[in-house]
Amino acid sequence: QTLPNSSETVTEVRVEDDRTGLSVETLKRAFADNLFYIQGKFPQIASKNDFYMALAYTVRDRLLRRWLNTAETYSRNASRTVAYLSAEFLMGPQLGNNLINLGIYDQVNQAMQELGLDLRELLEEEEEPGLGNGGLGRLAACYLDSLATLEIPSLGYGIRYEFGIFDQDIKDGWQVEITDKWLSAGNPWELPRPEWSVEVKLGGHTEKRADEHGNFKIYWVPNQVVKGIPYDTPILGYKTNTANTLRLWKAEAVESFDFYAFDSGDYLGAVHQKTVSENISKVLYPNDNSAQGKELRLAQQIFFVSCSLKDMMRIMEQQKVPLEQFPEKFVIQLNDTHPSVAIPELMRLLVDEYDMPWEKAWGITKQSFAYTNHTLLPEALERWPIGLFGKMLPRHLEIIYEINKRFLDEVRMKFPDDTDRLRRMSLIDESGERYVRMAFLACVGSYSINGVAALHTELLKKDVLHDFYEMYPEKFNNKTNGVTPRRFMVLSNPRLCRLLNSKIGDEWIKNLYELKKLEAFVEDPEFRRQWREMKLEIKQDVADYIKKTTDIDVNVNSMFDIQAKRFHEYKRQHLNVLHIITLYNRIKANPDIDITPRTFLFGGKAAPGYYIAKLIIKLINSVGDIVNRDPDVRDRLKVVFLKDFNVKFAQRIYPSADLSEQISTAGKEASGTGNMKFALNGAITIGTLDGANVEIREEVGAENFFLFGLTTEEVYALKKEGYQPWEYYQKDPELKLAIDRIASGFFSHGDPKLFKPLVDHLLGNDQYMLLADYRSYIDTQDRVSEAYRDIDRWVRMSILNVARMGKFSSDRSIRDYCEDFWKVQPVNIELKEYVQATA
Ligand code: BZD
Repeated sequence: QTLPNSSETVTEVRVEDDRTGLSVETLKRAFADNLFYIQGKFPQIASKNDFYMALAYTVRDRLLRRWLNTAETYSRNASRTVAYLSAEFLMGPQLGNNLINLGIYDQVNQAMQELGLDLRELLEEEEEPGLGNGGLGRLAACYLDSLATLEIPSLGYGIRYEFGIFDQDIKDGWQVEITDKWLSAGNPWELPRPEWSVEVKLGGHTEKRADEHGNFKIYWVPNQVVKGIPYDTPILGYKTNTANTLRLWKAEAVESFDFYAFDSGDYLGAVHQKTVSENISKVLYPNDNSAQGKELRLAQQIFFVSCSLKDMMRIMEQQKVPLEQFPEKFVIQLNDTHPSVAIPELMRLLVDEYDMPWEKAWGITKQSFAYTNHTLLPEALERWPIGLFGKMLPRHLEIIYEINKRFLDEVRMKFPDDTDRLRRMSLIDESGERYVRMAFLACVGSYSINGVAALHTELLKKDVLHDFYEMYPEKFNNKTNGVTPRRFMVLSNPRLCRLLNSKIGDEWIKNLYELKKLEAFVEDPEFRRQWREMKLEIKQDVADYIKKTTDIDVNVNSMFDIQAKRFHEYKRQHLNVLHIITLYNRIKANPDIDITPRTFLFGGKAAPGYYIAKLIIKLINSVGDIVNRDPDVRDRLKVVFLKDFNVKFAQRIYPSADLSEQISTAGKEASGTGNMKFALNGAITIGTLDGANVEIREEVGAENFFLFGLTTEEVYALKKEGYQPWEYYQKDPELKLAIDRIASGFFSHGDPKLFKPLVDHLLGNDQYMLLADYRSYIDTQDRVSEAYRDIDRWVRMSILNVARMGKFSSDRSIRDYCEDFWKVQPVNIELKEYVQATA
């Protein structure tokens, strides 16, 4: 194109080039331009954050064409779409991932180098959106990556929390929570779309009145209305033209309410109202695997769910798809029960607002939803007290009662005269204070119910949802979790990728089963040498990081034994600590003992209100203080707690592991996904037969996996016969000494009170059966130490783990969802030339 109105010195200028060009030269020019025109800085005075922002905008420009073309194509074809509803999306930093998925990492790296900047440093600058607690939120993020890579039309819907998961600091060995101000430096990856704002009603009461035709109808008279504003973030597929959307809702006050209050002179009341509204998307609840019956949490749930459903209806209207075809246009995946009020909300919209008959609306609803369960822990199953629920959502409660009435009729029909079954299955728990049971609501309102690993799904069918399985066996299915190899291998472990690519090419990035080809090289000593060297380099990087952040020296030849995940008693970080103390005690008893050197690394946050979990963090730090300084240890053991475990940090740490600790009580960890990330980076697992560990072991082979502990059946049986932790303590001298040393104050400057609550838990009822599994764990750890001494054997195991982990790509999971019950097809996106608007 030529510039219009330019004089005789017309030069060929491609206006769009600086926004789309991928050459190093263009990237440099665009970067300088963004630094100047967006950040308002020239290089001499720019901060690192300015440079980061300039680069982020440069990259964003390059993905906008994909994004708009994708949206336009979906809209033109009215494509069937997956709506993934989740209260959490733990996305992690965006820049690096976008560089990988656009395939321009190397060019940008070079461009920055030529400008005297270090791309890795700029990547470090990004404040990550920590809008999730752990596995559930990160799974949602991996699934968006795979959906885009597989070119599946999809939308992620969630909440744009102003404050995500807190930052963790450690003071005197204790966790301290710091507000996560991730938005304070601006977020270059999102675009607000105020024109698509919607209103959500809350509270008040319902009335039965005649409408204009004299028909009686229910009207909901709310006492609060809030506005939801969508903020869109592009989700690029890996080396495809697809760029899907993550749409997060921010809550704001509705102007009319302010005007009303201002008119009536109630200035402070209006400001208060504004605060109340904005509070809804203010902060992520920091509990993982535990439900809290807080009013604000329910407000968050209905808020994002209602916004999202109305958004889907807007999209249908715009694409001229009739409302009756809702289940053909959208499949709504419920990421646990957090979005399950969507079921009564869709009923309310159809029946009350679109005047649809109940039966027809229910038919649509039942065909639109699919529910994923992520936990069997009773404390994590959401139940809302009827009083609280009815106060916030009076109309939804009526609808749930109606759903329940019809549902119980169905149960009665299928199982006549079984009143106990009716009581057990009712959507309303009437055993004491009355509650709405959200998991049951999700089961009744969905056409598919899935667990997240084979064992987990079996336990759902046998146990937590057994009655529902008998009622609707056809709804139940398993979808074993997966993780994205783009973020957790390509981006996080470039050394491994280079080595893999040199042997088997790079097809594995899109088809992880290709890793199988590595098996051909496992007998090649030169390859094993390279593998070992690679691991050592990675460990050196992490050792440098540990030195910088904690001033602890670690030996890179020692085994890196890592447990990184949320702190929870069922995950049993304290079982790991009992092993550390046992090794330490052996050294104290015999300082010259021949012991395999280990570096124990821990990372993870505890819910701020979970006292015992926080005490376990304190215990790790206290044991570290003793072990790391005791001259008898002679640096053979090191214990390091790395603070503030988040996605960025996870990417750094997974590649360095020799040993991956996956040691939950059997039957408690639904799947786990950290277990997959470690193994994909060449760590060997020590683990119980829990969650996806079972399937990992099946894939990599029992000889390449260190198994220990009770099975789920054995756990159940032992509980039933009356488990006595005290007996294990009395019978096993090593166990007794380890616990006695904690109890005596050995690790707490002589204070026996500090860890007493923890000791009491263990010797009292030991809910998670650490003492029952202790001996098996220790003996297995001894075998691990033995194996590590034969480093060649260890390297073989490491290679075979990577080679056989193909199943655990989130691409496989998403393909399973698509084929099994989403029934949605890929849509190819053609990239059209950028077209300038013409008059
Ligand atoms: O979900 C986790 C499970 O514990 C893991 O086993 C599993 O791998 C992942 C993904 O399926 N569950 C959670 O992370 N749960 C929560 O974070 C959560 C948050 C709020 C309320 C209840 C649970």
